Formats: sequence, structure tokens, C-alpha cells
Amino acid sequence: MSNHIIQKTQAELAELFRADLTTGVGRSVKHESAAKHVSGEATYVDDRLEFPNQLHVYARMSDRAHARIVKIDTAPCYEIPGVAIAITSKDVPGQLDIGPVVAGDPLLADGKVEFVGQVVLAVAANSLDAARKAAMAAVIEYEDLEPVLDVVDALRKKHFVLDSHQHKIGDSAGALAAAPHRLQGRLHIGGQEHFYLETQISSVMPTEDGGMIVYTSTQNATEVQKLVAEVLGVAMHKIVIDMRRMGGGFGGKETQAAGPACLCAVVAHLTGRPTKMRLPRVEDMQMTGKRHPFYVEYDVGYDDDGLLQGIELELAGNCGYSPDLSGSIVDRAMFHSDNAYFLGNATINGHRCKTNTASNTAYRGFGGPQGMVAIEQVMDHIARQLGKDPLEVRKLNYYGKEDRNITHYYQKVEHNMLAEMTSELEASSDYSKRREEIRAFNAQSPVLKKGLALTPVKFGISFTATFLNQAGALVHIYTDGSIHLNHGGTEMGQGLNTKVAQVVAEVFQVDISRIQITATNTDKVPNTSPTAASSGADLNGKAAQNAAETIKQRLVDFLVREHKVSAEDIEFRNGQVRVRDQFIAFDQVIQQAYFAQVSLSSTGFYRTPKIFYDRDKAAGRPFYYFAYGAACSEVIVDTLTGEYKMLRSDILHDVGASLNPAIDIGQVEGAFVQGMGWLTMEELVWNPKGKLMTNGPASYKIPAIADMPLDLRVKLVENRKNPEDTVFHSKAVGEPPFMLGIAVWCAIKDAVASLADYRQQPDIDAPATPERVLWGVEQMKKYQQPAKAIAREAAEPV
Ligand code: MTE
Ligand code: QUE
Ligand code: MOS
Repeated sequence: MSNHIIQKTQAELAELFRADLTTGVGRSVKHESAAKHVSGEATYVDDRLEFPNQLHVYARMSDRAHARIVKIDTAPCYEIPGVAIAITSKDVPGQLDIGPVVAGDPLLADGKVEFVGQVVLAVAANSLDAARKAAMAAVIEYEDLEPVLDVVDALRKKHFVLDSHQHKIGDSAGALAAAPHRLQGRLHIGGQEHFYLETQISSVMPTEDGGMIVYTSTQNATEVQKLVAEVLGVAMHKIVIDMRRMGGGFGGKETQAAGPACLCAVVAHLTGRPTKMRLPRVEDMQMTGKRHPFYVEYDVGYDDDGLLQGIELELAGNCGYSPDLSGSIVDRAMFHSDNAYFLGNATINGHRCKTNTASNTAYRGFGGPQGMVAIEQVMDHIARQLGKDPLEVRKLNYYGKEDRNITHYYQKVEHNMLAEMTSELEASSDYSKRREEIRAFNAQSPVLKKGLALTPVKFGISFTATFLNQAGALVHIYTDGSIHLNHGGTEMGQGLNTKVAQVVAEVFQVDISRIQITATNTDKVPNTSPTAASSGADLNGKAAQNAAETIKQRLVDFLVREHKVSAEDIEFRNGQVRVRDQFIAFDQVIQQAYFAQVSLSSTGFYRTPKIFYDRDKAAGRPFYYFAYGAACSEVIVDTLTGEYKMLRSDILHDVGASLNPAIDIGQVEGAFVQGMGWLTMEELVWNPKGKLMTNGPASYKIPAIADMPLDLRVKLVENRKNPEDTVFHSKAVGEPPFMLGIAVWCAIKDAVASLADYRQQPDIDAPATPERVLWGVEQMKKYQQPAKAIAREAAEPV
């Protein structure tokens, strides 16, 4: 090995040493792939050079919501030129079921279909076109069965995919009976399509010894590895998953990436040929699960001030046809049905309703948003009954610092920041002044009505399935001083790779350009948890820090021996190492260590401390800590059409000591807009036969630039480290700000409530589409004074 390193003088090195590292933690280092995202050079699975002799797979979907399969004839498929194979459930060599936690998801329909979009058979051909033609040529005969399409219907029939579960604290029945006031209500909360830009895709190459290498867009590499092994009936060590980046995941690639990967693997196994499958958008939208729609019933007791005395909640998640992750998702809805509020006496029942629709799955917030929408509806409802500003009722019910701080699952809420954050946001958003201005505006504006709402977010960080809170990493330093980094997390645009590289840069005190992050790969870091629950940086950052610290300690030990100094004499800083008063460039230290036979590679591991949860008792500390946020949103509603515009949103969000403020602000903005889209414009519509009609961008509307609040002000809480020992005292950011979007939904309801002098709660289910807003307007008109209604008609010529 020749020495290419340019020797610097001691004075030059000393000067470099004193300068600050610009790419460690806490700095707005740009996303590792930012330039490639913009130029189009970032490689996604479909951009990979194709393997010679590759097959394309196309799946034939069920067009029935519930039916027995009487006959499948694949003979006509083979009449299409270029067709290699048509497969049905009978052709799967190993296990057919790919359910992630419990069985229920057959890779290919097995004797029956349970939703429109379920995969019945798949065809592999030389071209996608031939595969599609052939798949459509197959003959499938059904005998229709009665479908269940409505969540309330499923709830009443106790048609569930998993057992119901209860969280209970105190005596809710007694508290409700004794409360000075009591009200009941019900609410439908819609689902949400993930609309990742890159649809589900996998490409599989058969290797030696019956193995497979799988390039796939997944948040959950180990799960895909396990399921591919299971459907092939081989050991996991035969299967390698490689995942460089996703074009968005949002929870939709936690379990649902496995289907295409397994179909490709089966085809590759049966034909010996490399195989690729990419779902066209309309099929992705019908085949894969979405956010769970929820139906909620509430019964609450409160006093004259609006302080909760007791609450009973029924949360019914529409899980679709199979369990998937619905056990944990409805649990998380239950865990977040307090949001920021001390419930006191509470009974919360969570139900997992089975309907004949695609199996609903993880989506940013993982059920938490649905639970929080329920309690925010309750806060609004109480405020309207008492004629109070909803913010007053919210603040009154916040968890306390010293008392009133036990959740309904017996975790104590520590380090609660919401009182201070709410005051700060109230001041910076000019809440009270604008509240007055809006009342005055509405009083003189007969058609256009403004609304305002300030809502909090408290989101529990950790997988509630405690065992998932672990991560691994692998760090190599090569002899030229360049660093190769791998960890168990996956990059989906959220900046995880950048953050983990910043952590390693910080430990070694080197520039981030020295660190190469490589694709997530199951033969480098095994047994990974899904990149989910917002914990990617918390878990993998700590694991990578652990690996880097191990190597650094070896370097220190070596320098101590070599230079006969003590460990305190050694300091790593900005690409240099100071050994007492001598400065050595980092790459030279690495070279010396190599020649001294020091290992320059290490794994790292991390498990979250302090957490435990006993689901049978529904008690414990499922969350390591909470992330907090608050949003204040103003909207204007046209009460003749139900249309509205977002005028302004002010956000204050807590990320502890940010690993990367630019990335974190991007996450807050993106999550807020995605949450707002869910609760306002994104509407899923099925026809009476259970077919999803909103199956493309023309009929399913996600927020675009014109839907942004005209004025959006995002601020991170400053100088507030996470009190827990998280990676450099940061906090998770991926999901919590999604729920800031609730402020927009509440502001729309506020504008409509102005029609009945803020004394009635309009029944506006989510999403608050213009149609629903208009119904809310009609409902409010019933409460208006007759004289006022006449005056209004006179004032508004039609
Ligand atoms: N940001 C982008 N750009 N794309 C995504 O798919 N997924 C979200 C969030 N932010 C997502 C995203 C979801 S659902 C989660 S759980 C977290 O990122 C996962 O990454 P993290 O744990 O590294 O924050
Ligand atoms: C949040 C999450 C997940 C979760 C729990 C959370 C999640 C997830 C699982 C899960 C649970 C049990 C399993 C499993 C996964 O739980 O994403 O494989 O056996 O996958 O609070 O995001
Ligand atoms: Mo996120 S829903 O936990 O992938």
C-alpha cells in the first residue's frame, strides 16, 4: 500500500484541528441523496440495469369482494407468445401464507377471494404486456358470497379479524353517572392511500444453492427475507434482501412489499430466471392496504369548566379482510385516545373489524392519529356545549406535571412540555387577537366564515411490541481512512441515512464525505426491525454509534500503547487526532492502526432501555418518551359551496436536540400536509360491490402546492434536549407531526360552528370534504334564530 496521503505540517494540522466539524450531529447537512433526487440519478429498483433473460410478472386480481373460486383455467395464458409460467396457490412450493404476525394473508387466493383486488393468479412473461394479456386470458369462475363492506355492520355482527381489547383506569361508569354534564357522539374517520411515488416493486435473481437475491422497495427487509424463505420452503440464510432506497413508504411498505417479492421469488424458483414485478398505480391502489378507517362512539362526563370526569370510548378499526398489523395498530389508536389529556376514569375498547376490502396496514402514526382525532372531537364537542373556546377546554384537560399525569395504560407522563409550548405558540401565532378578529369578521360576513383552532400532539415513541425496539449496525474503516456504514434501517426519503452518517461522523470527528452509506442488506446487518414507529434514527443511530465507538476505543488503546500516553491525552477532532501535543491526520492514524494489526471493523447493537408492557394487564411503560407538538391553523369556508382554503398555519414542534434541523423541518412540513390531506381532501370511495373507485390520481386527490396554507410557519423547539439518553438527546420526528394536521380539521369545524354562535358541534366526519362541510352548514342552520335566518336570506341574493 503506497502512501498517497499528503503530509501536512504540525501547524497546518493544528489549525484544522481547531476548526469546527461542519457535518456532525445538530447541523443541517443536506440529504445524502438530495442532488440525485433532483437530477433523477438516484437509483430505485426499477432503475437497476435489468438482468438478461428477465421475466415480468403481472397479477390477475379478483373482481369479487367475497366469493368461492369454482374454477381457474390457466391454459389460455399459454397461448400468448412469450409466456413462461402462470401460477396459482397450488404452485407455491413452501408456505402459502404471508401474514406478518398471524396467518390470514395467502400469497395467492386459496379457494376463495375476500376483496376486490386480491391476487388470484400471476403470469410471468418476457414482457409486461404479454404477462398482462395472458393474465387477463385466464378463466376464473366464482360463486358469490355475501360481503361485509361496512365497518358498523361488522362491529354489530362482531365480525372481527382479532379479539377486542380494553384499556381501563378508574371507574368510568360511576364517573359518568356522577358528572354534572354528559354527552355522547359518534364519528367516522376515513382511511388514506399511501400514495408513495414509487409503487410496490421487487426484482429477484436466483443464485447458487437455491438462493435468491431480492432487490425490493421495503421498510422491512428481514420480514421480506423471512417470507420469501417461507414461500420457497428454504432457510433464511439462502435469501438476501438488498434495499438502497424507497420512493416513499409511509408505512405502506412495512408488510405490503412482501407480496410482489414473494411472487417474483416463486416464479424465479420455478423457472430459474430473474424476475421483476412492479405494480401499476391502479392495481397498487386496489391490491394493497391503506390507513384504517375508524368508527368511534364516545360517552363523556365533564364539569362546568369542561374538565373531563369520565370517558368511555369504542374504537372500531376497519381492518379489511385480514389481521396484517391491525393488532398493534388498534392498540396504538387506544394508546393515543388520550392525546395530551388526563382522562382520569376511562374505559377504552378497541375492535378489529373485518370487512371485504384490502387488508389495511401501517400508515404514518400507526392508528395513533385516529385515536387522537376521536379525543379532539370530544374536546370540541364539550367546548361547544359550554360555549367556551375549545383551546380553553383543551388546556384545562392537559396532563399535569406533578399530578394528573398517569395515562390510561399506567405510564407516567414525564417531562411534559405542552403547557409551555402552547403558551409559546399562542403568543407567536397571535391566537387571542386573531380569535377576536375572526369573531368580528364572521359577524359581518354572511357567506364566508373563518375558523381557527390550536391543537396539541403528544406521541409515544417506541414500538409497543417491545421486542422490536432493537437495531444493529456495521462499520468498516478501510486502510485509506474511508468509512463504510451499514445499519438495519431503511431510507424512504426521511433522511435516516444522512442522520446515521452524521452520528458516525460525530464519533470519529470526520467529514461526512468520508462515509459511504450502502444499501440496507440482510447479509450485513441481520434480524432488523421494520423502519417504523419513527424510531429509525433512535435505534439505528445508537447502534451505529455503538459500532463506531467500539472501533474508536481500539484506536485510542492503540495510540496509548504506541505513543505511551494516557487516554486523556487523545482527542479526535475535525479529521485530526491530537496525541498530547502532536497532531496526526485521521487517515494516518488508520494506516498506523492497520499496520499494528488493529481490527477496523465492528458491529454495533442497541436495545431501548426502560420500556416494558404487559398487554394482558394493559399496563406498563410502552413508550421510552413522548414527542410533542402544537399547531394553530386558520381556514376560510364558503358556506354556499362547502369549499375552503387554508389561510395560515403556525407550528411549534419538539425534536429534542435535533440531529439535523433542515431534515427535521422537512419532516414536520411534509407530515403536517399529509395529515391535513387525510382529514380534508383525501377520500376513499368504494362502490356497492366493494370495488375501490378512487384508484388513481384523477379520483383520489392528495394535497398539491395550491392546497398548502398560504402562510406556513414552522419552528422547532429550541434548547430542549431529550431528557432521556437517546442518540445525542434527539427525538423521533417521522410520525408525530402528522397529527398537527388535526388543527385544520378542527378549524373547519370552528368556521362552521360560527353559524350557530359556536354553541353547536357540527357533525363533520373526516375527511371534511366540501360536501361534508356543506352538510355541517345545513345542520347549523337548523339552530339559527328564525329572525337571523331571514336577515341572512335578505342579505344574500342567490
Ligand atoms: N418521510 C418521507 N420522506 N418518506 C416516507 O416514506 N415515512 C414516515 C416518516 N417520514 C416517510 C417519511 C413514517 S411512516 C415513518 S415511521 C418514519 O418516517 C420512518 O423513518 P424514521 O424512523 O427514520 O423517522
Ligand atoms: C408501532 C409500529 C409498529 C408496531 C407497534 C407500534 C410496527 C410493527 C409492529 C409489529 C408488531 C408485532 C409483530 C411485528 C410487528 O408493531 O410497525 O412483526 O410481530 O410492525 O407501536 O410502527
Ligand atoms: Mo411508519 S407507519 O411506522 O412506517
